[in-house]
Amino acid sequence: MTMSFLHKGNGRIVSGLGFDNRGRDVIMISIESSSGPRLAVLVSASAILAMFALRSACGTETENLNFSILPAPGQVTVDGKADDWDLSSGIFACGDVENSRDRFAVWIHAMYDSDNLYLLARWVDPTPMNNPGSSKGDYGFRGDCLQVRFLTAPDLDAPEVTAMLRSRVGKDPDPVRTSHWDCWMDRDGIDALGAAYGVAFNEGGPGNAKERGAAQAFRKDKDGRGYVQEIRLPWPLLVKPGVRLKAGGRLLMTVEPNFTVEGGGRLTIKDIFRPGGGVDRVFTFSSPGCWGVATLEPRGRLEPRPVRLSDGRQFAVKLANGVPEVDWSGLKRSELPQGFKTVSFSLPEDGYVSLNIWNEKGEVVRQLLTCVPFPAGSHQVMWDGLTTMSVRRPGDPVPAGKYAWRGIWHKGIGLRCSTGESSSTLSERCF
Ligand SMILES: [Ca+2]
Ligand SMILES: [Ca+2]
Repeated sequence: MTMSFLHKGNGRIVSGLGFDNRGRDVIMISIESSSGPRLAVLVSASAILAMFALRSACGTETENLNFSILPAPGQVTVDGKADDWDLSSGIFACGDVENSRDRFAVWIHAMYDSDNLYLLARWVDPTPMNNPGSSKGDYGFRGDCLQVRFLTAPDLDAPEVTAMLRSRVGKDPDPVRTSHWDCWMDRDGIDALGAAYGVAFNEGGPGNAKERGAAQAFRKDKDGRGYVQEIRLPWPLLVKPGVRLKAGGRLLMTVEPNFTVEGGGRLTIKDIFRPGGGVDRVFTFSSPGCWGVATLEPRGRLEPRPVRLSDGRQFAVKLANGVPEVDWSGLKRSELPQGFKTVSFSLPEDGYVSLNIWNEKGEVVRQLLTCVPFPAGSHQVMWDGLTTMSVRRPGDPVPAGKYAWRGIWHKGIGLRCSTGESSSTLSERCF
């Protein structure tokens, strides 16, 4: 069952070609069973993109809470080598630890001294630094790229800070500084290191960060299965004038490591969150209220803390020759359950796809895709017959019946969905 997305009017509302008994343009998916869903076994070779769509169903993402920035033990040379680093703290970030921790994952470490904040990303990536973009015009996050976001203030508990964390949009009140950093190597071997200021990306930026003391270096692992990215960010690029963070100080921080994946797609991971819920993995970039609290630790050489997953499981970490290793014993590799139903669609251009499964009552039973990036072309994603799950609870099998899917796509934040039948609901879901 291969169908195409269809434009409606001038907007970007699309729906599957097909039919139902209400005359809507949708695809009917029939599930027949006398005792729960029994879905047809489907063949999908496509795979890698389908796997990403299934990521939430079959794998577990890391969800590390808060973060430690260690004092630099000595002078830090930005050369892509970690021999000048205290690696006793840091987080392991992965979007699917059961299936992808050996292919798409990264350790993030940070240190500080009186002049700079340092970042070290130790990537697990069999295609090191293969971002297809150019730093002369493309966005780095479309491929291998480390995105890091900071919110600095003298006192994170000050009323103006807590107020802006609740409001979600607007401007940074003084003396708050929000900075969104994109750090990557482009296709021509140029290392790109830049930032936008303001929680809403509307307050300029540091200009040419490298001319102001920022630096970045990359080094491929000898086995070709990963690389190290070392970054230096002078404090004046991270704080408002007059603000100075010292040992014991705190800031907010979150990371979004990105990977180029086969076929030109993008895989993104979100990590470092604040305890207490409210994790926003879609609009993480504009939700500093869920970013983790990063502490400038007075002392280094800490006891490594365990890797935490979104379902609360934790896996011990120990240092081996100063390098953290995770003990994954007890982690079961999840297998794709039998009986998926495929949804096929094609995109005329690269874009972000959201796709819901609806029951005959017109209720959304499953949010199958939520702003998932896909390149132009034909794709298949699979539905396991379950309702929408949460990080704490798996979905339930849907009852036997007829189900339809509807999808929308857009080319990025800033576009507006419009027109099309049933557009009001879909528009709301788009943004
Ligand atoms: Ca170094
Ligand atoms: Ca890569």
